[in-house]
Amino acid sequence: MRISKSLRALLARDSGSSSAVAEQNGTQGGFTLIELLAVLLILSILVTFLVRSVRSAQISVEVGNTKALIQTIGGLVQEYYNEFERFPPSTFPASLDPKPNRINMGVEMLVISLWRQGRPWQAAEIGEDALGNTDGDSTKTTLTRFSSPDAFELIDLWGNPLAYIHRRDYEKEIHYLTYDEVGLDIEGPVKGRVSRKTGDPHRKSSFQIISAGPDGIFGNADDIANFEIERD
Ligand SMILES: [Ca+2]
Ligand SMILES: [Ca+2]
Repeated sequence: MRISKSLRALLARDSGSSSAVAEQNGTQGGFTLIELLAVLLILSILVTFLVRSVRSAQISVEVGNTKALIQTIGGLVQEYYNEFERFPPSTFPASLDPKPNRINMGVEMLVISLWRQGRPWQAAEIGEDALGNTDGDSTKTTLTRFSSPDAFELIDLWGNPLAYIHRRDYEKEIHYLTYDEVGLDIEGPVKGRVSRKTGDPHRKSSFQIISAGPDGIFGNADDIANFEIERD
């Protein structure tokens, strides 16, 4: 179809006029810089919110699983008591020679007690995922049913050793090695926790099992235990 000269001139004029308006607005037919920045800001807020929500949900699952693990271990310790009429010790006996280092000693002694060689009873309900060795120590020969002589600990969902404390050791400071949220190692003493209400140790006639919680630090409000941790 042929377009007359006058119509072509009119279209060219309109087109030039639209371009001029767009250039005047600084859009070049797309978003302005301010609009783009606003979109990026909203997206970054949404991503931050999403990441925090996912992390929060993940921590809730890890806390729940650590509580379940502590409950399972507590049940095994009680079964041990029912069979041997004493709770597993949380310090190395004099007969254990040579001893591993004294870091994580309470829970290492618990592992040695629960999986001890030559005993018909063993902690079959706990998988090897719950075993770790944050301080990397070992005994001269293996004392457990495992082939490895590693002085294993029972670990929480963040890979840190659980503290196990027999009632007679509530006053003792036993050092534990943990890693905080950014992977820095922390070595510090852990004692039996005392109830603010009664002034007595929690579970004063049996034992305490404590996880340092998501922050990897013992002694604060996010710890998880076989008793109620008092929150501030
Ligand atoms: Ca160890
Ligand atoms: Ca903690």
